[in-house]
Amino acid sequence: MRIDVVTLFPEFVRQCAEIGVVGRAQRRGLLQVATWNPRDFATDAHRTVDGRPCGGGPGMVMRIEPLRTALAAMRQADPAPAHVIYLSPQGARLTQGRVAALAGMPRIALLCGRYEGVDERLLAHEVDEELSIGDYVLSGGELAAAVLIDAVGRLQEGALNDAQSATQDSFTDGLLDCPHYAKPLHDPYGDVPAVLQGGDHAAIRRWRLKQSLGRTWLRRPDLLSQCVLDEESRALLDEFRREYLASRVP
Ligand code: 4HQ
Repeated sequence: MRIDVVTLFPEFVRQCAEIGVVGRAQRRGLLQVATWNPRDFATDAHRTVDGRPCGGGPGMVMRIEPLRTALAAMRQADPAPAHVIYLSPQGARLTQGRVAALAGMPRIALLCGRYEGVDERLLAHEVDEELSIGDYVLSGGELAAAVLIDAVGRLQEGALNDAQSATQDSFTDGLLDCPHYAKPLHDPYGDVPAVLQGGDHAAIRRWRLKQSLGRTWLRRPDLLSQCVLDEESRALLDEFRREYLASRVP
């Protein structure tokens, strides 16, 4: 897939997308990231991209014209239609479900705001969807764009090794991940759970599912209430609950 990013900090966004699994996806030709700097499209002598907010108030607002021209250049570079996303705290929360849907699109474009944000008229005319990576305030949309590129890039077919298969990720089934261990089996910090030391793969699968269910129950009950649990999962969660509550009796 192709991801175009409109940003005042193109080197930062490109560097974020060059490391690890996502960098490898780019080198494998599974993902193309292109950047467009609105400053390159400003026409005045000072290459101005921002203006004072109409009606007064603090800070600056990104002006329409450099963004409109940058987006036009982006569209001209490739005629394939792009799904345009504006990153902001006013957007719908980015979830793994939304990430998976975006990962299946042939082309998305990410608009990164700085200052107080972007002129609302540009957003109304150019943006298809507004997304937030969480309820906190960043100094610009670049980190949010980098988060989205990372989450979407790693889902490109062939980006992950077999061992990293995305089908076992947290949230893919609506549950948190189970605990993970590596050698040594025995350490001053504790032992690897006995079931993981043996080769009973059915028992290991059940243990991991039980831990996922239990951790989701303890840490993210909001997620668990969205899940439909089959009979096995309900039984494993009951078991976890009983053991957990018994272990807490004084
Ligand atoms: N910002 N999720 C304000 C964010 C943000 C977020 C990006 C700060 C846009 C104008 N973006 N600018 N949270 O805090 O996506």
